[in-house]
Amino acid sequence: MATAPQHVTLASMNRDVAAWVEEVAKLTQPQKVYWCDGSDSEFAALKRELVADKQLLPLNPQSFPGCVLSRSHPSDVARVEHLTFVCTKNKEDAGPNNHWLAPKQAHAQMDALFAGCMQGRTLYVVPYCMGPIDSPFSRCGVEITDSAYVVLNMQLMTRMGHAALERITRDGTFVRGLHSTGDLNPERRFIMHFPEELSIKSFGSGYGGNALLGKKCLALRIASVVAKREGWMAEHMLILGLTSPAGKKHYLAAAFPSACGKTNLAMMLPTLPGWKVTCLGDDIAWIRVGKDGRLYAMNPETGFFGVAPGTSQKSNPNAVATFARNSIFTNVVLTPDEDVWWEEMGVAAPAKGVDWEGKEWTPDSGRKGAHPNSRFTAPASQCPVIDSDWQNPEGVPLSAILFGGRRPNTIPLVNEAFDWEHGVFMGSSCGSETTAAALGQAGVLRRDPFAMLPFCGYNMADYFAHWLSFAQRTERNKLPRVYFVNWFRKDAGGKWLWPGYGENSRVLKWICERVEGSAKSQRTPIGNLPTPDALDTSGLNMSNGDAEALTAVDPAGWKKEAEDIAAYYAKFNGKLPAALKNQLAELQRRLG
Ligand code: GTP
Ligand code: SPV
Ligand code: MN
Repeated sequence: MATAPQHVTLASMNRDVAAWVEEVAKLTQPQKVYWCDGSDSEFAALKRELVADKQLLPLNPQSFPGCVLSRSHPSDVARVEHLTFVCTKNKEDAGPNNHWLAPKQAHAQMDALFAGCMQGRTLYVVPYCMGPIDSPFSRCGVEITDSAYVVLNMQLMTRMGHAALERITRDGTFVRGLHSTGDLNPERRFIMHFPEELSIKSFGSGYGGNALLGKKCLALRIASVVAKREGWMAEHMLILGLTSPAGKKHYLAAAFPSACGKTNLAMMLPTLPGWKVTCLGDDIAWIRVGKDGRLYAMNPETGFFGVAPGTSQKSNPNAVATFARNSIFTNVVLTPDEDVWWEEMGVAAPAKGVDWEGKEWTPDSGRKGAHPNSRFTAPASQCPVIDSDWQNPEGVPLSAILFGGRRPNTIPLVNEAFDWEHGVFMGSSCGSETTAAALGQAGVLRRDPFAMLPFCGYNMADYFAHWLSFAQRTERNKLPRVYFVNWFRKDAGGKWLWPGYGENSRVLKWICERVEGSAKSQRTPIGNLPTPDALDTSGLNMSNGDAEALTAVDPAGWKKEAEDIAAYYAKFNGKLPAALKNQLAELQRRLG
């Protein structure tokens, strides 16, 4: 670990941070206080300490150099939406999309949990910056945590340590995030946000989205509130660069709900010859109007916290290369060779291994070896297709925005919005089957507008209005085109209708050619769909029936869809923007 004099330097850099650390230490009573400088040597030392302490398992240094395995408490494997709160003075400001508590009551409840909770533990001070240190659009926070696993993950996922603390001192402001794993008792687990005072309190979980406070808590819930006030957007989106065989490059952002394909699309290897995808981010995008009037997107993170199961050399070779070293694996199988394994990894399961709960496991044991929401944490800089502009302080200009979700029927493979308002309507009415990324039943259809239902820090009706307002913030022809995509259609037997993954490049190609004005489409009641010959399906061996089903309008299904959207919209009472009511009425009229 770093030496004492260095702690003194960091602690003396910013009086506000130091005073807050002191106040928290008084409440939580840690054995010691450690200020993180963010150096590589600190990262290595902390990892060594945790391995020595058996909190982390080292992996095979030949096949996974610098990598470790972590197992969480069996009850602590996903986000907990029912225990996540937005605490504003007025309940209405949190909206029907958030659980709410009055700030005073929430603080009292949380402080009672934090009292004395770090006895015998180390309190780590983690200053961090979301976005490049030199970008005017970045925002900083300090996370106080008693979890060394959180510190290691923050080191991979954010710009953390000395440089961040310097920036905080320059900015004169930071988001206060207080975190303790507590006793991991789900009865004593809460994630609370106080957007009006720029603070977060999280207790009782060590899992990613609940505990890495820079990610969903700051970069989405708190940032969405700040973004609304300041005229920008904080979104649950990947950012990618798409280069055509002719060498023309477009940047795209895409919002899909948790565990619905962002990481996979963000670094996809196109199957179509000559097309190239470069990755700028896989989970979060901060978007604003640039000087030229276009929308610019920036990834505030520096790593990927990706879903492990299903990730293979075939489905996502770039992810496999990214996590090959210096990565953290959580809740996967440990093989006898000290390698990691998970379901659909594309390599044979070990005859015998240790499952995510630390129990002996064999392929015929009748249960999954890896948790369905097991994850890898890997540095973005190791991604073979990382875009040269991924740390550009200005971000990159967007040509198109995609929405999507898991929809086994009705919703076509790709659908282009008529205009911005129709695009916002598409985003607002996103539905998807739930996944293992949050505790609760998976596979249930729910509305997840803009893939932000669990992450919008304020009333979603106001968020819809904010999205609509961008048509007034710039010239319409500068706005990105909007698309809705669905990789998850199934046939009657439950088999995927669309091969997905690298084959999604066929859809990206159509979108790119639409943006450039060269691809054909047909106007339908639900949007502009590709004409049968416009989508490149060469070499796919798809039956005509399947291809047709993917790009046809299902009027009965859509009438039901419209009814379901209407029922969802009703939750916002009188607050829903008139433009969206009109969009729904127009859709129903067009469907007849
Ligand atoms: P979060 O990190 O939770 O926000 O998720 P994400 O949106 O980044 O999801 P990710 O790309 O990790 O994908 C989650 C799951 O969807 C994995 O099991 C993938 O194998 C699967 N998946 C991704 N893309 C496709 C696709 O095109 N088709 C099919 N059938 N499955 C896909
Ligand atoms: C998600 O659930 O959308 C994730 C993983 O990206 S977490 O960081 O836990 O939110
Ligand atoms: Mn996510």
